[in-house]
Amino acid sequence: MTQVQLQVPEVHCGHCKSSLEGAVGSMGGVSTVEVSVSDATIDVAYDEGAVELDSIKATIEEQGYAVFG
Ligand SMILES: [Cu+2]
Repeated sequence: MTQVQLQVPEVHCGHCKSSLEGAVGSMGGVSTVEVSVSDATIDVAYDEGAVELDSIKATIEEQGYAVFG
């Protein structure tokens, strides 16, 4: 299992949090996802053999948020 923290500076409310957690959390290979609105970060635990980090980042961007890190 790989754990990563990414910066999502445009996240600002509970709606952002639930949108991102829902989208990333439903991806195959992702086991846990936690968005911090106060820190504007997303923590993702995923199986590197099942999903690539670039795919996770693409899903975040598809929800309308820039992602860094
Ligand atoms: Cu929001």
